[in-house]
Amino acid sequence: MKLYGYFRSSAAYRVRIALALKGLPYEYAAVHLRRGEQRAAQYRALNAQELVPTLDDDRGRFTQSLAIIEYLDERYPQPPLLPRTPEARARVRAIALAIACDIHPLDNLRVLQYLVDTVGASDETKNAWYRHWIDVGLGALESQLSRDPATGTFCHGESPTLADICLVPQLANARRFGIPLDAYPRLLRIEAACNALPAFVAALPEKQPDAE
Ligand SMILES: N[C@@H](CCC(=O)N[C@@H](CS)C(=O)NCC(=O)O)C(=O)O
Repeated sequence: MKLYGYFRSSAAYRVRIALALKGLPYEYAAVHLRRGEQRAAQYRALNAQELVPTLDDDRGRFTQSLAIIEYLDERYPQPPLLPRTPEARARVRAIALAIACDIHPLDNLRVLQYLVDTVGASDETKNAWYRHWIDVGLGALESQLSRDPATGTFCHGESPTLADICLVPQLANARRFGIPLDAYPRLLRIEAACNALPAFVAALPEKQPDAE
């Protein structure tokens, strides 16, 4: 199995956590996003969206982190990354999608670069944009998780799921941009519980071969 990623990419970080939780060995192929390697013909042939991650294995080539993680979960069911009942699965997917669809794309590298290079936003405006969408998204998650009894040590109950796999990289990304996170104590407690697990530690950006 080969994972194309970038140490700072939160979408690739999600897949690294899933692979580590399942104990699956893989080869890591770094795609340097800051140098634009995602737009090189060689990588575009693997991923037409010019985004990481891409996972290549004996059954095909897969893109989109959540699709990759669900593929891995179906193919390697232990430990499960989604709970058993339909209602619990819907809850976990809703948390994951709130991050992957409603927060992350607005603060992605190419969006921030477009704001500055094409729209003409200053660095200050770009940072305010980033912070705004983080605050809106994490604020909603904090209140949702705080009042829902289904929240446990992790986003859902007592074992990590797809929801935690999305939450931890998004918090790391926000921290890298210097966003204060003290308004989200429940999210921070869940993050601490995750980062106490070896699989989450192994997936940390600074542990990757391409870390700078
Ligand atoms: N929805 C996609 C998002 C992938 C994505 O946005 N990847 C970012 C890194 S986190 C990327 O490759 N950005 C390259 C760019 O913005 O040019 C997924 O979950 O895989």
